[in-house]
Amino acid sequence: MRPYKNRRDALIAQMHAKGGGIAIIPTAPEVLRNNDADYPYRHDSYFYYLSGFTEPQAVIVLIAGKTDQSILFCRDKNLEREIWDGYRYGPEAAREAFGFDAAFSIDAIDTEMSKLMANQPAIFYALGRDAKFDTQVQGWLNAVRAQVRAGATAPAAAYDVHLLLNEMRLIKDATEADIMRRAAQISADAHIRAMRMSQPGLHEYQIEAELLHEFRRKGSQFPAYTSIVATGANACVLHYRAGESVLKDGDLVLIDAGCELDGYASDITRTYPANGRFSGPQKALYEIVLAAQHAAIAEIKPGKRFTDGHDAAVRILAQGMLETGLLDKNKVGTLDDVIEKGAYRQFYMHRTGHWLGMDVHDVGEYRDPAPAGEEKPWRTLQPGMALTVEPGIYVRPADGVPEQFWHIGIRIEDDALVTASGCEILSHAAPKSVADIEALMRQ
Ligand SMILES: [Mn+2]
Repeated sequence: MRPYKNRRDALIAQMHAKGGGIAIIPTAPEVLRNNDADYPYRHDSYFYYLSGFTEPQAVIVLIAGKTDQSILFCRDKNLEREIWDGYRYGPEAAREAFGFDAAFSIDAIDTEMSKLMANQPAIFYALGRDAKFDTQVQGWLNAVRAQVRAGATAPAAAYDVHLLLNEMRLIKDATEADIMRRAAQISADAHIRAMRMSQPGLHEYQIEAELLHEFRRKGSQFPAYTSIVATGANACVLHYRAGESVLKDGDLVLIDAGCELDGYASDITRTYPANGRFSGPQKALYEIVLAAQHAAIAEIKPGKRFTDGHDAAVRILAQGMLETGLLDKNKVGTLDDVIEKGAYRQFYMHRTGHWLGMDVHDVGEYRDPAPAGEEKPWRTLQPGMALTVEPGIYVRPADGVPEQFWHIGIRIEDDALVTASGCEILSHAAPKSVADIEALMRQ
């Protein structure tokens, strides 16, 4: 439980820097799916980051004051409910197990909070994320204001606690890096399983089942996001899910799938031939995307900007589009013209990566601060930042586009952790060279 306590202490230190106060971080509400069945419960990432506690109906309260305090509100023990829903820590055992200074029943939160919030100079709370909880916080504030004639003072300032936590979460500590490494390994195993199982005649959903099977059997609790299994032209639909289409001999399969392990996401994309052998045109485009990805990865190191990888990838992709005739030099001009005017966007319309962590599109600013009035530069990479690298090419039929490339959609995505000297590719175990993929699929 050491990392969680360290993170709470680090947040409290930041609160002190702003004059102290009280932070309120609730976990996620349970959400009804239909009738009386809930969606599978997933804790709030911020809450989990500070506690490691996964039960619903819980709130962390931190106080940066004369005496710092970290307090957990959670469900009471309830032997009757535990028969139906499983074990609950209850405040006392949770306090002990998760290293809080104090713990109370969630049923006591209204009474306790109007006491805890009195005389605090500031409140640190992410307003506007949960209307129901916002109303509760307002109720506590009003309860404190009602005590003013009795000598209490209400918080005079409010800060968004998520902004402080976003910066902390952006830099992964050793515990987080270790979980992310294991999550990426499980996802890589799932991609390998999918490649091995694939053959013409199978449905996309059957491949999805292989991914889910591997995630779960290796201990992952959930997929980190809805898996994409897209065969043939479906790969050109960027947010396609796993559907009913049948893998056809001669088509490519694009899989974008990653598991969540112990609260951390992985995010891997591989593209491979359904029959195990790339065709000439498929291979030509695949090698361009792979070269673009290598170029982007080479730009991931401390001191480089977040977008340096994207810029390097775009250069290789655009060059490849000109060489293969996807783009006609006579129409679009030189490589520099293609980049400057954005002609490459016909076939590459998304960015090359995003932060990765507890959320698959993780939190953290993409820009560095700048003096007022100046444009903020893209973020400078630092050790501990984690990001995806995912260039692609998607060819929809169009006038002037060579027909041999029509309907080919390729993306290659890995997870990178910035290290002191470069980056570690957490998802390295998933094969991606043409030779490695074809060798695996021959087995
Ligand atoms: Mn991604």
